[in-house]
Amino acid sequence: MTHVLITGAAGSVGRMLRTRLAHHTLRLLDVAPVEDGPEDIRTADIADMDALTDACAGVDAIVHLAGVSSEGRWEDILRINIDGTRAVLEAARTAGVSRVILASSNHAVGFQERGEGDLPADVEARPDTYYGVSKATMEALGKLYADRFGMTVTALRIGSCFPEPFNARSLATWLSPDDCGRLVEATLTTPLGGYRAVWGVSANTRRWWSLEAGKEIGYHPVDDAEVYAEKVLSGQPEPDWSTELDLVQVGGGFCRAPLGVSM
Ligand code: 15L
Repeated sequence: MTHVLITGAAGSVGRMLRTRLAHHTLRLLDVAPVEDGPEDIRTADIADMDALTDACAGVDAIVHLAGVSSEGRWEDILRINIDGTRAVLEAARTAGVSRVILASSNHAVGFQERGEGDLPADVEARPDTYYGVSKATMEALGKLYADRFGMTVTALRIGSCFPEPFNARSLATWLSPDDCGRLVEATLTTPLGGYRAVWGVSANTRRWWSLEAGKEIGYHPVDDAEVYAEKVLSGQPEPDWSTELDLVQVGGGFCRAPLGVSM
């Protein structure tokens, strides 16, 4: 059992992880109200360095989920996602927390294209939005703190983390809530140090992202979006997986969404 701080605990992924990591001692932080529970609950803005440093005291690891979770105004992305991530890493360093898990996103590499085989987790950043830029920057900050201070930083390039897949693309990109729990558990327990990026994706039959980097840290996904395929595709012709841009570019529709406009 580990003492874990989760930032952004009131968000959808935070709520999924709260129950799945309940065997750890949890401290939950968010600027929005967190449902009451037995955990140590803190209310703070993610750029509030004093509150963050205080929240880091005595914890073994931080799961940093807080942030704007889609495209938005540059000012918000800059303050909440980029300054917020730096604040979390800096607070961790100051408090001596050596393990940080960062909720990155497939949109850090959204303009990468699906090739013949599964895309490795270390592909070059090719953000598709300001949001994607913030996630690429989050990964760069993670590398900086791992290289400079010897911290263990894992960036999770999360696909589509929802209770169920809901369109053709998510049949490939789905990360089930239970696999999300398994993935974070692996990052909390792996003996491997340093920085690494890992795809946050389930064992989907139509997956186009590699599970190899995940396997190295002990992430073994169990769920497969394919069991929902009939339901998701019902009433529509099978999409063309080799030409439809949403199914070829990693970031799907984000690659064509207007910059700086909330989705
Ligand atoms: C993300 O990064 C978002 O947080 C989520 O809302 C989805 O849009 C997801 O990517 C996705 O690509 O499906």
